[in-house]
Amino acid sequence: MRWKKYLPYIVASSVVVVAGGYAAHAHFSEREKAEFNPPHGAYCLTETPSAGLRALTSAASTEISRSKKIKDKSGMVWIPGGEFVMGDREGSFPDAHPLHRVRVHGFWMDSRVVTNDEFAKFVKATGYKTIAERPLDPKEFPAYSKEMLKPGSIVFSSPENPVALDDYRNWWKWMPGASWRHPQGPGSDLKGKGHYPVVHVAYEDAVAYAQWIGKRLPTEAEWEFAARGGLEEKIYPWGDELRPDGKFMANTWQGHFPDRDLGEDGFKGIAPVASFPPNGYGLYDMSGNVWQWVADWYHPRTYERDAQSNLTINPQGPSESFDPVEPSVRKKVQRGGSFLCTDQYCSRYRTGTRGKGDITSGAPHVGFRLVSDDSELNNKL
Ligand SMILES: [Ca+2]
Repeated sequence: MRWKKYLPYIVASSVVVVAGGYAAHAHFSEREKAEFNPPHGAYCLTETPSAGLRALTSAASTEISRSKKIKDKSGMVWIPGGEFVMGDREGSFPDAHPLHRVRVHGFWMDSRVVTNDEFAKFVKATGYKTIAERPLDPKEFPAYSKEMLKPGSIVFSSPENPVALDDYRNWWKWMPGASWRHPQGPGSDLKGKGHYPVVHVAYEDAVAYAQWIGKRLPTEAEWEFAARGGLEEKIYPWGDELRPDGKFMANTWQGHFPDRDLGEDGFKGIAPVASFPPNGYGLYDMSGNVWQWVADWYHPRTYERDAQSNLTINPQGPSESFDPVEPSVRKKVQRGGSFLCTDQYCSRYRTGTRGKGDITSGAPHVGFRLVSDDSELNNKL
């Protein structure tokens, strides 16, 4: 079956991100886009293919909300803000270069990614259905078979033997019925997994949750500043060694990808939140386990633009998305890497590296955490 990404997708209207005192967006000309050649290594094989080309509900849903009252203030930590060097110093990922100085304001951040239990409260209160749970409208997609119109998502399916690594269809499978409630498809459930990260949430779903609880997604710069935990230019949130004193610090992949997940770090597949030590700011899982949506549109040359200034203050990324690998698909940045990341193919659990995802697609290794500017929280200090 052809991937749904090859089908025309719907853009309800232009999407606007509220600047709110932030630096202006960088703009990229059509010529610059045309001149850009996808660099070797820019595409991470464990990233999710664009699977669900589903309608966006409204442009307003992607706005950064700053004025909502937070329903639950627990579990947030203060990120003091400051200047830092953004980017990956040693990586072979051109979109994470050049290194450049950035300043972010202080903000509050969830110490953990949003869990299944937390997302379930939102769904219970609102009746919200995620994109993966919505069928496509046959009137809008008359060429689709009944099967292709069904709700569903992509699942990771580990092959029994080594496979060619130039075709992600060898391990990503479209699964009707897969959703946050059924992470592995029909027959799977969340029993005993309340404290696992909620997954199969598209960008729109994360924003809907954020608006309900009165928080917002972090910008990419906020996320990276927070992930560094007060350390300067370190490769990982805890320092420069992947396993200091032999200790595993994050849930990643050990073994041959994608056929053998040895789970030497204690987890084959996804892990409950906060299964590894926090960073210097008290944030868990800023490396590995699940990718985390952030508010910025993806563009491989964002850092080139930001590096033209000696200091960029509160950057919010480009005003539009562009991924040379899939130019027609609108993508937001994802950060942190996942349990599928391995130093063989995708070492994007490194703090300065970047991922990206189709805004209409969730996946079994993509979640999110939120931030807040709520001054009421300052009383906790
Ligand atoms: Ca693991």
